Amino acid sequence: MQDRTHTAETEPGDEVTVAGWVHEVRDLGGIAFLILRDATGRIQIKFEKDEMDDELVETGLEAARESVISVSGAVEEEPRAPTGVEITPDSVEVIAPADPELPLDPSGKVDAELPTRLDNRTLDLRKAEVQAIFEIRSTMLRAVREEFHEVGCTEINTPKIVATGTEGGTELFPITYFGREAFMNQSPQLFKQLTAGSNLERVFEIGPIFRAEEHNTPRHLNEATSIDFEGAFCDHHDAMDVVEGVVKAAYEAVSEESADELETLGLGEEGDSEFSVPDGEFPRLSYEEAIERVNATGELDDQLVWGDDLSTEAEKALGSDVGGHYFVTDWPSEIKPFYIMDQDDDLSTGFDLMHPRMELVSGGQREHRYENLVEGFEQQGLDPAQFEYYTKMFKYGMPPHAGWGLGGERLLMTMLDLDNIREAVLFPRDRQRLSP
Ligand code: ATP
Ligand code: AMO
Repeated sequence: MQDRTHTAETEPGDEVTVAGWVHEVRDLGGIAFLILRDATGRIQIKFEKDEMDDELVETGLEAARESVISVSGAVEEEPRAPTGVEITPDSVEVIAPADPELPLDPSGKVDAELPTRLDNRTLDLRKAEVQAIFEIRSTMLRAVREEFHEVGCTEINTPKIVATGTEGGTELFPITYFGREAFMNQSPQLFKQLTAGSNLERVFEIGPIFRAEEHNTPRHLNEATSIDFEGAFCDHHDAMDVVEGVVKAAYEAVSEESADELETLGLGEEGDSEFSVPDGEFPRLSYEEAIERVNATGELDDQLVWGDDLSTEAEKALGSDVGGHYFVTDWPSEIKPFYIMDQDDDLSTGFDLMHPRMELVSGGQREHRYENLVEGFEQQGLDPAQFEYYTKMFKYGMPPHAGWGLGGERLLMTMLDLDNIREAVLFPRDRQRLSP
């Protein structure tokens, strides 16, 4: 195999070897064109049948679509070619032939349903608009990491095989761990707190969370990517400032660095322009204000009363009323988990960050006082003895601290206006899907 010397982004005058996939062959009789595609784009290869070696022409034109080939030759300017240049080949080599019966058409001319696309993800990812989603995901995660470093955080990795759950007993995947009962972790919650209580103080993690969600919805996964923050000497207001900065940094980076990908997705300046960097501060509505506003929209059959969680319908009504990202703060203590600090008997320091379409983040200041923490476990019907590995560290100098968890796929799907969260993951896990 000849080594690839250039990508599809070549200049006229170059003598090149390019390699990639056969995107399309157009045979016009005396002349034929092969469009070769790689990660950077496409380039036209010209075959003039009367003037070229028959074997060379045959190798090029008989390669089935999606075969991997390499082509050597001279790059010339050609205004009629899709990218303004074309290669006249000296040699063509088929590196990996493709079966002509493709389960999915990567040229996108024939639409495929999402399950077919996910079953054949490699072929699906060869489509420019699918590639664009994952290029943007990469930019988004890099921006998130950079922003965390900017505000003095250390990146951590915590275990995914754990002894106890934290986010309610019904959503755990049990596994067997050398004969003992164990679970896939639902959230790095307890571990990020245990770390923030050390000299590391401000930490973040980007990693998988596992939830045995019973329902099948366009915004739930059974394995999701959680972006988590925890900071010592922070309260819930500080934690909201950090998440607002992270979300805006992600949007700004995508806007600045992913213009081509946004264009490909129809979200650029030429497109329907659904993408915009959120401007101004995210409003912070108290839970009480939020339920009043939902009720005032008149969109719900039943009015919300104090203590109700915000249903999907309520989130939608409030989302269209507010029209952008917003926080809901001061939630009733009774509907927030044991690790959230209360402000008084009724109100907690818990908050959510909402996108008009759905919840993106939960967070709050944490209960750092040992006695109150243990009491909280008992109130939630959890056995504190099982969490001793966690609670005991609160006896040795646990500073006040606060944090949050942000769903990475939800951030991406709301940013790019994707219909289904599965489009934001390479190989999604849902109730039906365990492979690939
Ligand atoms: P021409 O003399 O215009 O270069 P040709 O006689 O070599 O064309 P044709 O079979 O007449 O070849 O061309 C078929 C079609 O392909 C025409 O519509 C022509 O404009 C187009 N075409 C020819 N060369 C190129 C090229 N390098 N890139 C894109 N399209 C081309
Ligand atoms: P919570 O359970 O609200 O909070 O999760 C935080 C955020 O993670 C995302 N998320 C999901 N995304 C896709 N599929 C799922 N099944 C799924 N479950 C959760 C959501 C959600 O807002 N420990 C707390 C966070 C904290 O207080 O620091 C927690 O896990 O975007």
